[in-house]
Amino acid sequence: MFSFSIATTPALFTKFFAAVDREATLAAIPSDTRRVLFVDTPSTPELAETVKALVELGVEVHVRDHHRGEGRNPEAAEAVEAVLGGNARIVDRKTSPGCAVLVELGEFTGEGTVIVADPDLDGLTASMKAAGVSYEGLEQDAEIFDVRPKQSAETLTPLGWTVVRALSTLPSFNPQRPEIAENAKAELFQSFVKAASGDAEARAGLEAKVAAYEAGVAEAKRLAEGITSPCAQVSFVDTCGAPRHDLNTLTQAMEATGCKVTVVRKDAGPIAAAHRVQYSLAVVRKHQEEIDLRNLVPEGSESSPKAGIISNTSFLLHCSEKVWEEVILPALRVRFG
Ligand SMILES: [Mn+2]
Repeated sequence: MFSFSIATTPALFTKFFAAVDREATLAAIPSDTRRVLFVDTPSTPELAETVKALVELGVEVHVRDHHRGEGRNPEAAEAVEAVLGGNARIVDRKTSPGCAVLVELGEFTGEGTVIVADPDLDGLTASMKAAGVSYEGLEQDAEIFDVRPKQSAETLTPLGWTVVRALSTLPSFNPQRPEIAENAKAELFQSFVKAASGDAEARAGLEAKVAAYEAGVAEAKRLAEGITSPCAQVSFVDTCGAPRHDLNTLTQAMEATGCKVTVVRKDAGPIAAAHRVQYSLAVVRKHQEEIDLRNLVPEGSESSPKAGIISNTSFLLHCSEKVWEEVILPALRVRFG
């Protein structure tokens, strides 16, 4: 969950999958809250429980959502309606492809009001409109934000197209440190709200982010043209001296060759710091059960940047050029033929 204010209305962004989501939401809603809007939040048993708990506290609760009939608990919508009656407006996607049309501009503003929304761009645009922040084309953008294959420069406003591409620059979700991806998303959402309100600096920041990302993707595609195979099952690329490039794009291109192990020659990293060049090996995820890179290293070898080899896990290995040529590549040839 993350939160920030849109204009003057506090907004929380969360899913309602588990009890912990309900508890965190209830804890984050200030005790003097009089009115809560849930928007674009699919009905689940946990959402129904959250709504019930707020109503029991005397809070006026509204639900505006377009997930009717979807998900594992289609009956949860009825549980929400049983508690809220007319304050629940739960339609299907055909009726409202985006949630912004389910609220009026500025309908949920004023002291004591809190918005809770799904943490995606549809939830965000609906929250913005409810909190009184809009831009020309927001409703049309909202319809496209929930349908990824439809997203393009033609279907979205220039700002909408910028924000969907900016989203693809976010760090990927790491279950060990979920706050990294979450904080980055919160920051991006806030920049979008500012840009939508006419803040030129926020808009330029989003555009710069997209431009840097797209340059990195283009550079990775250029590098991918130089992918070779030094032995069976191994895909190799040399990135030394190359400008910044998108590692995901490059890895995807290497894995697309059908290899089991990827090798990147690079000029950054702990081994490169000591030996100028570093070879970084990774086992493709679906082959991680069958391949242990530690078996390529002679028993008793020291693992350190100084020794020119770092081999602590089964699926990653880093080495110097000398160790690559004398030890690792010959061992790969023995392993894969
Ligand atoms: Mn939605």
